[in-house]
Amino acid sequence: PEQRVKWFSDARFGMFIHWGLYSAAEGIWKGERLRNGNNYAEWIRYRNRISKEEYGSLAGRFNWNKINPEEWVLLAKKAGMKYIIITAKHHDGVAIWNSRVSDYNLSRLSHTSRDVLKELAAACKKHGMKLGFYYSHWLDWEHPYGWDHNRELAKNITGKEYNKYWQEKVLPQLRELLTNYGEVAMLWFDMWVNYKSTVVQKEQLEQVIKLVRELQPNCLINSRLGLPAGNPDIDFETMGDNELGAVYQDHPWETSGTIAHSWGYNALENQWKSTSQLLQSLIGNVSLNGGFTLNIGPRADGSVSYEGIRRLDDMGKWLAKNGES
Ligand code: FUL
Repeated sequence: PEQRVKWFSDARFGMFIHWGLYSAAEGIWKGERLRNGNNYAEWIRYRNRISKEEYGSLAGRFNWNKINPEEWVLLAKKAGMKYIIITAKHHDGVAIWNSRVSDYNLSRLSHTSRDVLKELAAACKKHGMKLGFYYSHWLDWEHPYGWDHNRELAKNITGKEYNKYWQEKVLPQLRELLTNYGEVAMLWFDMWVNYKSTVVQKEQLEQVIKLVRELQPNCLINSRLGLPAGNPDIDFETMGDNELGAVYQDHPWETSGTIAHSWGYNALENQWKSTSQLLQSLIGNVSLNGGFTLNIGPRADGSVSYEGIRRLDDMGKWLAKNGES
């Protein structure tokens, strides 16, 4: 494991990309902003109780003439980032790639034969950027048996049903991701699954590990898979959202953070962190032997906000002058 994770410990700085159907809602649904809770725009289907059909109609707002994943890679490169992690499937259950496992994918819903992950993988390869996939394994609001932690979508699932979701969606989709997109630098799982108190079984998590090791032995796995830190199969620790600073002696760690509040694009965002604040987050984590994964939430046409671009460019300039390459 030490060998496998070395590049990541050295990398220190990467880009997170939250991009999916929710990007097209921009944090607003029928004139209403996100209902209670945080301002995470990628949670809009859940917070604003949108039906699956209506939510699917957001696909019509994707502009494939403009979408160009290479631009994200160039932006990351300029900022001095060494890897990219993109939300292959977020909690909404939508695969953003042309998945054969589930028709509920962005390519199919928006009537394109294009596969954004294929294009992103090619661009990463071209520019020497590592690519990893975020995959929401636990929560899935689309699949009838995906987990819905507060039962707000009124799903009530038995362990047996949950396992059906796991076997027919999670494992086959992970297989696709690990088979069709070249080298996968890491799988970034989300939400802390306490398999003791939910329908999630420890064996299910072990099935994931087995699959990953079998198909891509060098692919890293983060701690939000749901196994305790220090487990030899967990390659690095992911802190809480925007939670900076940790002192781990025995394993690598990173904080994933936002430039404002939301991860997915939110048109109502109005409090942006300053470049120096973001640099301090990066430097602070690096000084404690950790890393920093900074998020952008592109719009449905792939474009990135002016505020985001400005900050990433300025961080890149600072790093070019003061950082180690
Ligand atoms: C959280 C998720 O619920 C957010 O939507 C986001 O993806 C963040 C990185 O992790 O746990």
